Amino acid sequence: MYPQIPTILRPQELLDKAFSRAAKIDKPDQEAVWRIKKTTSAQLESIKDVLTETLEKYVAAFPNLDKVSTYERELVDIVIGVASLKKAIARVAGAVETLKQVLEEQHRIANRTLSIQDMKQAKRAAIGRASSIVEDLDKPLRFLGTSRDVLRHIPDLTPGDPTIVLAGYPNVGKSSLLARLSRARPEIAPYPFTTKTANIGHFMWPSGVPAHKQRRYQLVDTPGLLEKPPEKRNHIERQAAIALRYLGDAVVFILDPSEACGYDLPTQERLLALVREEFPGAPILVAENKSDLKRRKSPHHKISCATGEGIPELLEACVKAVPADKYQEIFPEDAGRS
Ligand SMILES: Nc1nc2c(ncn2[C@@H]2O[C@H](COP(=O)(O)OP(=O)(O)OP(=O)(O)O)[C@@H](O)[C@H]2O)c(=O)[nH]1
Ligand SMILES: [Mg+2]
Repeated sequence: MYPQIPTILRPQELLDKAFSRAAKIDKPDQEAVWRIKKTTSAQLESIKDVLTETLEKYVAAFPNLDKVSTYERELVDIVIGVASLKKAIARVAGAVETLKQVLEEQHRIANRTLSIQDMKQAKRAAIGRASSIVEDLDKPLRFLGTSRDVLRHIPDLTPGDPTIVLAGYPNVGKSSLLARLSRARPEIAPYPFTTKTANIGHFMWPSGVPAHKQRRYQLVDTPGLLEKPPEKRNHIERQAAIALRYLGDAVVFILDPSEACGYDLPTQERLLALVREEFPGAPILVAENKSDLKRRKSPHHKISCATGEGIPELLEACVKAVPADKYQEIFPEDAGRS
């Protein structure tokens, strides 16, 4: 979500950027006093521009939480906290105004005087005040930086479309199943951890009826996320998993009984137990993939992404597992869209 949010610099990095750019400025003049006056003036202008423009860019890049949909707001609230995010953005916006005032004030002082000493003093004062204002932003900037990283790890799903989460060990065939079930063409390769970012695919249901009578379903594969036990996840992964739990209406857990994926079946089943704990409310469908290589007796779906065996049956089971009207109740304003 929100890929437009730029990397958030830490206070010292932001100050270094502003001061080092200013240090390169030199406005030549034959008379020393004029050279210093012009240079100081341009430097103060540059420091103000770099600091305020960078911070304004941060403020503008985050979504306006008063204007986003209920869906986005709820999602942001559970992974970051709407109140905390608003507070951090407001702190940064406030600092921009203070920086402008303080730096313009010293700029005026430097412009009014012909004393080199006073010019240097104004510059020192400007740098000192700007530094302490920006250093005070350590907490809010750190918070915005983490928020950005968390938001970027949340797949951009369409509110209102029922969502099916794909889970299972690397190489079991998540991307292959996504490609089979939808028009998405994810990267598929015979080594684990092929997919690093979320893959999203869609399918329409039921098939063979006019489009306006169909409903669009979305499938999401977030490799590397659910395969990790919760205690091994970092903060960002933890929050992304929370988002996924909130977004998922059903889970398809893929087992590979052939063990061609490189993980033995007991290991895969332990992960299944963890995923069951993680999605306590959602229906979990277990699909044993690669039935062309190996199949065993079990109550689970038998599928093969290679031959297509069992895929239509699994698709139908997914649709039946998802409570069809759930989103219409939660997001009435989105319901008319689908
Ligand atoms: N024989 C056989 N091979 C399959 C089947 N499904 C997937 N594969 C192969 O298994 C390998 C891994 O498939 P992927 O779909 O990339 O697996 P993944 O779970 O998305 O893997 P990561 O993205 O690394 O988590 C590929 O070489 C696929 O061609 C199947 O039903 N039968
Ligand atoms: Mg994959």
